[in-house]
Amino acid sequence: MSITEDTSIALAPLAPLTRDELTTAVALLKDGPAAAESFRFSSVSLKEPSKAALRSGDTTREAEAVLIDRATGLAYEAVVDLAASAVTSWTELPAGTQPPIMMDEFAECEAAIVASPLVAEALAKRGITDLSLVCAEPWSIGYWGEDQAGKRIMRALMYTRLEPNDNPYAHPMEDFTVLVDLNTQEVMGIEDDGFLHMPREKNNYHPDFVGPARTDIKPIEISFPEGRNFTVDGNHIEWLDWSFDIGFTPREGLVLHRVGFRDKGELRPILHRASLTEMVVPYGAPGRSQQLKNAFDAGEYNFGYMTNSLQLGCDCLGDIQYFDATLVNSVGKPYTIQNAICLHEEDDGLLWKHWEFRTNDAQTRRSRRLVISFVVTDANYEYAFYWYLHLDGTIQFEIKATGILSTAGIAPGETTRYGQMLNKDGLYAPIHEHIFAARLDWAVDGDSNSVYEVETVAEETDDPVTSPFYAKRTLLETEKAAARPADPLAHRWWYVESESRTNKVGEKTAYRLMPTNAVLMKKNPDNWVTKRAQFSTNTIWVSKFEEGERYPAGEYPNQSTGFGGLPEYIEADESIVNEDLVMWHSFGLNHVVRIEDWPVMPKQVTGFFIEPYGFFDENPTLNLPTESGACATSAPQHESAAPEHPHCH
Ligand code: ABN
Ligand code: CU
Repeated sequence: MSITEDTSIALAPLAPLTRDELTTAVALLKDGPAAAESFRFSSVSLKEPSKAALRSGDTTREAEAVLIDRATGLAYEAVVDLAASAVTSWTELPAGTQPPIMMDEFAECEAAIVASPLVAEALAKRGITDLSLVCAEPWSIGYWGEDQAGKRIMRALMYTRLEPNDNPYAHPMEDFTVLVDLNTQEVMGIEDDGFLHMPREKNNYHPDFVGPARTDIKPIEISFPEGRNFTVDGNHIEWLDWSFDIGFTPREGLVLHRVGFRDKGELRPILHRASLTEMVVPYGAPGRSQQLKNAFDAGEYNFGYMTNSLQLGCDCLGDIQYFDATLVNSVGKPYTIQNAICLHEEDDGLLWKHWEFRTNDAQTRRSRRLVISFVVTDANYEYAFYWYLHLDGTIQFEIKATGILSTAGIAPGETTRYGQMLNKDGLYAPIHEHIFAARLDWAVDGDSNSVYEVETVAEETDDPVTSPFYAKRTLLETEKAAARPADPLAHRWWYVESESRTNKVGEKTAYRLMPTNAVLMKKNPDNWVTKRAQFSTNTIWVSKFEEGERYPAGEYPNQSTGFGGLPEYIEADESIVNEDLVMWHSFGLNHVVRIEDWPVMPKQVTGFFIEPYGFFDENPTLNLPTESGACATSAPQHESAAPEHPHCH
């Protein structure tokens, strides 16, 4: 089912644009300011209603579009009022602004490279003549301090397969890259330092190569004999105590809106909007083509566009509700990614347990969680993104990084400290990081919130017997004071407090962020990647909510020159006490590659937890039933040789 295609349901204000709405928006633009053939659509999507409009219920359906005029190289933003059938805003962006790369540009770029005589000559020097097996993998050029003269450029890394289905990442051509002007689709030049060794050993994961699969694994079946626990009404989901809306944007892919928990019948808000908004991958190996690799996978390539069509029993197991996503291609034609989002419920092991050994009474409750997920393929890598809603009010975000390592070549027999050797034919995978940024627009019991930092500290004392320690809470008063790195040994974390609602013990209700996978940028502060990915230099940032402040590396990170996004959002250093707040959390993987990550990587997991912290008056899951009575037992737990305890019977 599509989020929006069920016409029996009135469109909710945050439901993504329907195919019809996308068609209308594109037609109005083509009939108006984007009439010239040279216009390309980087994206067309819902212009989300403002918070004020959502509050008042006075919302209209609007589209926002980002376009590029290939004839001039200029980019434009447009707003279309769908009810009024009018283009209501058309803005030329500053020269040099480069919107995210379009899927069609990847294909066009690869075709231009493979057709280039210059490239064919360089390939022949490496003994490669079958162009049908050659893989050009375009990456954004980034920014390295040199003026790019308004050009829209990608730099392609070069690989080849040695036969169909062979893994091209086993055969990188090191320090041979190709620059392409995306607007003219011309090869601008090649960068070839003459290193001709290409690793030729085949390293494959495809069944064509690995032989028969094992046959000794018995199946698992997941069934819900009495039906589902969730309901779906358009893009609105209710699951047990949870209530939220699903959204999908070209940039972020899956978005959760208006996440709330029904507490004794009252729907209490927690997050106004939550999404994964950016990711940067800096590489450690010093060679030029490795250093020039850097990817802002959301801002440069659009997670939404790279979203997979999921398969039942493969990507998700159980009773699945899928949602499709409808986007437009570069010429404005709508297309649908079937099964883009997966929603299902799963068992989650133990939630809580106590065996009261004195009375021999064991109480156990099982945890279950609602999973809302999607998977993207960013050229070599896959990222599977999961939001988990738990019965006890916990929200967990998890990323499984899988897919294929971005590889590099050196001379056979050499080794390097900048990566992991993968074979003895000169193939290695450079060290790198994946630093993600989540955007959490908080609404803990309302829009008026404050943020505290917590550390566990010991009191100074000379007494070797008494050594008290406690959780020290510090109010973060302004935006600049709230740009903070993690400190796991201090057990540093942050909570977001409501302004006025209190719990049973008189404390203000709150939710906390547990930064379980903090990773910071390892490149030097004056490196261009660091300048462009400032979000990756702190674990949390907090900004006072402003409409339009939505991406931590800025609205247009592709070929950006640095310090966009968060540094701008907090520049005024506004008060963040009892305000409408957005928290930005950087986390991820410092990927010291293992040989076991090759030739396809078993998932590496990262993420974070958002937990109630005095939001409830007690454990909110006391009313959970035992599973068929099986988890409350007074059966003997072990045989004791001691006499029965006199007081406990
Ligand atoms: N894995 C980096 C990447 C993403 C998208 C396109 C090219 C490369
Ligand atoms: Cu990695």
